[in-house]
Amino acid sequence: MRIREVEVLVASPGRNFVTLRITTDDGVVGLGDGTLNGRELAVAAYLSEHVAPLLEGRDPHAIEDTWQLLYRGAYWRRGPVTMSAIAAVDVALWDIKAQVAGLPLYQLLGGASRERCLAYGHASGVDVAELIESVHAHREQGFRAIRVQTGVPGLGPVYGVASSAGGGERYDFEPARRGALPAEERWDSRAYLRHVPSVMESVRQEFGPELMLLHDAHHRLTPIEAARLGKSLEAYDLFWLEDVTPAENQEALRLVRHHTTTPLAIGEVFNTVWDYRTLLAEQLIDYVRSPVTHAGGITGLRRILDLAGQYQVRSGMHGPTDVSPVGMAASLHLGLALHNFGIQEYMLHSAETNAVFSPRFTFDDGGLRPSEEPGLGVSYDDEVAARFPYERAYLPIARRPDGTVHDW
Ligand code: GCO
Ligand code: MG
Repeated sequence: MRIREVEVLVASPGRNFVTLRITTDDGVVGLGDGTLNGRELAVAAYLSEHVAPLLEGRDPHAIEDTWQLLYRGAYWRRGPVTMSAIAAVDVALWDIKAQVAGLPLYQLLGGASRERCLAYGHASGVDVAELIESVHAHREQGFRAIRVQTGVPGLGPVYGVASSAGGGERYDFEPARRGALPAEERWDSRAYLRHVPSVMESVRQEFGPELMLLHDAHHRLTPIEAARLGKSLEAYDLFWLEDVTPAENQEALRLVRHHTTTPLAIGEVFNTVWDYRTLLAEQLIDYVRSPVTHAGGITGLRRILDLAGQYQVRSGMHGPTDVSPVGMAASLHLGLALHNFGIQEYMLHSAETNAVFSPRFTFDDGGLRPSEEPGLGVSYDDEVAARFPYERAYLPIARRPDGTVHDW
């Protein structure tokens, strides 16, 4: 069996997605996700210009060798563009292998370790009243774990917060803005740090102790601010506090960890095991945020999570709507099989996105389960995709009150 064709598909059904389609000479079709929000065409060009010529004619079953060829053989290693491109290839090859085997992909990864993957949804509101309404809506949908974000008094729009009540889990509240330059938001860490504990207090009062609560600080704090936030939220028993610092300085987490027992999740912007080495070996975090799509695929992420498991660190795979249904399905197959699975982020994709990909994973009793059909259980409809051409889009930028650009 040989790879006959490698196609890079870019479409924007609600937001931009980069999909890799590999077809074998026997006509088996595998899909991979290479979407990198706001930098999509960098991955698309990397794939079509530099990777596709290496794949044509290769054995699609040689997944490990192909991974090593693209990682070690490239000279330039790591980074989100390279590792998303490798992920797209890796997942497409796993999809093919599982279809040829006639098994759902998770069976090739060791089989199911649980019934379903616990999932968390995104509740938010410009103020606490709206947030509480949104948490109610998520509970009605069946979520048992919910991320809570609100506006901050004195600041304008805040990233990750829906602009109106009743937005529920809608996919468009962490948008990359389309057809324009990046929006600029104001950010003031002091105002934020004063506000967040009162938000958690209100949510716990309304919903009691059982609900699993998560919160994302979006890489915006210094280590000492992060330590203070973690400490000030201890009474509210968070499932996790996410991305408290930019964290490429892994050693900075020592200070945070020293001061708080609030569980920490980090890594949605990380791509390889090297980005986690100190964080894992010193047990400075509790959850690894990398998804399959940005960390070199199933093969790449499994290397990270196997190491994490030795330190009782669990998975918390990134699952916003900028991970396509293909990437989400791949994360679910891996998540179902992994021993050290923790939780899966789940923002629902738009109807337009689902019309292109027809994802067959299911959400039930607060958890997700991949499809039982052979392969990944996702497909790609070219005709529907053609109705949604690519549009350049940017994530917003944050500035401090004096105008200085802030950490993202
Ligand atoms: C999350 C995230 C995302 C990112 C987005 C950037 O925890 O889901 O922080 O919403 O901001 O994926 O592309
Ligand atoms: Mg996040």
